[in-house]
Amino acid sequence: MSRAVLRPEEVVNLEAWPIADPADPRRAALVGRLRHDLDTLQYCVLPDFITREALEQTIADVRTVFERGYRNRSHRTCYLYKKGDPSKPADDPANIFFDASYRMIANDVLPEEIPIKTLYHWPAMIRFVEDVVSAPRLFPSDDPLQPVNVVCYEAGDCSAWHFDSTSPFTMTLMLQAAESGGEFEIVPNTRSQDDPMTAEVAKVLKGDRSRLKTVPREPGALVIFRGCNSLHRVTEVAGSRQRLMSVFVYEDHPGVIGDPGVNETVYGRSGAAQPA
Ligand SMILES: O=C(O)CCC(=O)C(=O)O
Ligand SMILES: [Fe+2]
Repeated sequence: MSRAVLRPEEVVNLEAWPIADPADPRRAALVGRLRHDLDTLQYCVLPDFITREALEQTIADVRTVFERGYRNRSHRTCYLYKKGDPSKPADDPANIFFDASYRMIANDVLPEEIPIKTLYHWPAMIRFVEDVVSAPRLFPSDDPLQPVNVVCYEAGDCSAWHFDSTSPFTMTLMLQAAESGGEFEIVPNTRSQDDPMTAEVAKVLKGDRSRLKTVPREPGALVIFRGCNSLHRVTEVAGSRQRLMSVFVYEDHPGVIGDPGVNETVYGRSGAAQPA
């Protein structure tokens, strides 16, 4: 069945999120509020960011390539290391391991006209993200696998407590929520640039929920967060409906191609897929 390719203006819910015109005072007000949230909470939420039609088309497109996703299982520390540090005590976060599992659908197997790619490449969207995260310039990634991904969690899947490694911010868009579980939990400012705050990190890993925030995620909600200094995880999914989450990777300069070793770990291959 043929269908219309949605224009960017039909992907973003511009009534709720008037981001198209940089001179629009409503846009400036939104940017101010989101920046404030990002600075204080380390995350900001933009509910109903994309239209219902864009959401439905995206989910339908994901279904067509679902089987080409890579089932990823890992056993890692919150610092994303697969090995412990024998010079540290057994209960140090560097020696506490967690399992994670999910299916990763890479950029190159998602159709070119999928609405989330239209969103990712729209210059007005890129300018908006730059303003929210206070980045001078952002550019789409040129890696075949990394730019736009969909992460699928089925019953029993989860992403364990971790810090994101290098990127100053992470941007995700909820496509479909699980029946239960699959909550996005974050502990803002668990560590800082200058202080690893190991005791604080260990407390969270051992179950302390006193500073934990559960981020509300309805389908269509965009979240931008600073995961490098704030522990976060996705709790175990239950029920038959998959949690589908898209992840967008922007770079601070043009032409960036990812590390083949990282791609091998995340996607099970280092370069582009053969045509299906
Ligand atoms: O799926 C999510 O809500 C968060 C995923 C995550 O931790 C990440 O992309 O760094
Ligand atoms: Fe993360």
